[in-house]
Amino acid sequence: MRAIIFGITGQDGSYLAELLLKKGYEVVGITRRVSVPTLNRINHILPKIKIVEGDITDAFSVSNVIKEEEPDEIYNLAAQSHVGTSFKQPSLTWDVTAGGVLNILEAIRYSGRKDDIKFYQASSSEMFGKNYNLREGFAEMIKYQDEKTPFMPQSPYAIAKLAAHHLVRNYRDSYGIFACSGILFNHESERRGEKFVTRKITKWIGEFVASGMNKEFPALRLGNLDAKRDWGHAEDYVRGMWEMVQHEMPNDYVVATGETYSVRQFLDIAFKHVGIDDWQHLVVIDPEFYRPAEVDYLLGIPAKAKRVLGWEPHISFEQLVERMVDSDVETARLQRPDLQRV
Ligand code: NAP
Ligand code: F7E
Repeated sequence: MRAIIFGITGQDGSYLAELLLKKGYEVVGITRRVSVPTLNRINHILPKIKIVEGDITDAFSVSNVIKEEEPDEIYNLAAQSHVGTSFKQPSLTWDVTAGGVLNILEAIRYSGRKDDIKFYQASSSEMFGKNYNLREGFAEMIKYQDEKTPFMPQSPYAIAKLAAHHLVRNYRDSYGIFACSGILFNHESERRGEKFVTRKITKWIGEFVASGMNKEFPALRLGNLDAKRDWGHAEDYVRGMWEMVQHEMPNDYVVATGETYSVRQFLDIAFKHVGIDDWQHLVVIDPEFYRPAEVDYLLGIPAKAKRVLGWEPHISFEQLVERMVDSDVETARLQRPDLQRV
């Protein structure tokens, strides 16, 4: 089997490439030409991967690589994926996150192999935005999102993802292309980008610990601590992507844990893991990190993925937070040779 991964240098791309290699795939990764190295997350598997230069916004390069590499499966993980940035660079976000998907779908359609290629698109829980459903719980009504929840996107990123989501459905219905979308809720890891709130927190904690918990250490500056997210581990979620593509029928699935926690609760567990109970004085609330429009609450029900694909998450929220903290503490220690002797 041969797979192309757009977005192989990102968090998910690196885990998916590892998974596909373990399963015996030939993996082709598309990377952009940039002036600084971006291969950090895949350095350890580079000899086993074929790297091809390309940009998802360049229809020619997308079409050429699909014709030349003759893949069985294509995973599109490429995006301008930061919600906050999408308010500052909406046009770029649109071109990459929506336009790029159109380029891939058209390239598949005219490849001469449209019935031989299976396509996965990285959709997002951000598409639900402010919407949720209500279900009777034990003590209170539970708010949740699943495949039937109407979309109400709140950012240029989410709107671009929703356009891409509909394109995937439309190309499936119109041309019979095997195209599926995973509506993935937030998933994090030791490889998470440093501008996302979880990694921003754990990286700061790592550096703070490596400083010897120095009182002069600059505060951790954050925005809305009350936002709630359904956070899982990326390793579990890339398994879900692969399982969707192996099913005989293309379809869309919610991938989530079924639990929700606030940013504040993430901070509680992360700080407690390094022995700090009262973290409030270490954090400054900075309006710069508030968004023009916020998504307050996400809790996904992955019942369809469980029923049809047998998918379930294996890594708990607490394990996720602790793994991220441990990794960032270790990395920060290694960067402080003075502390390695102790
Ligand atoms: P990420 O770490 O930000 O990775 C994004 C990838 O897209 C990087 O490899 C990046 O390459 C590539 N890319 C950006 N612009 C490109 C362009 N013009 N042409 C080709 N490649 C381009 O994101 P992630 O967390 O792994 O997420 C993977 C996908 O899932 C994204 O589409 C994201 O929007 C979506 N998603 C993520 C989550 C989540 O919680 N992580 C949840 C739902 C959906 P460079 O290294 O060159 O920048
Ligand atoms: O924000 C709040 C922020 O940037 C989470 C992407 O992978 O998941 C991700 O999008 C919450 C928001 O992720 C800071 O306001 C507070 O409510 O980590 P985030 P996100 O926006 O949920 C979805 C599913 C995707 O598809 C996206 O690609 O945390 N928050 N203070 C902060 N967020 C950031 N980034 N920085 C702060 O200082």
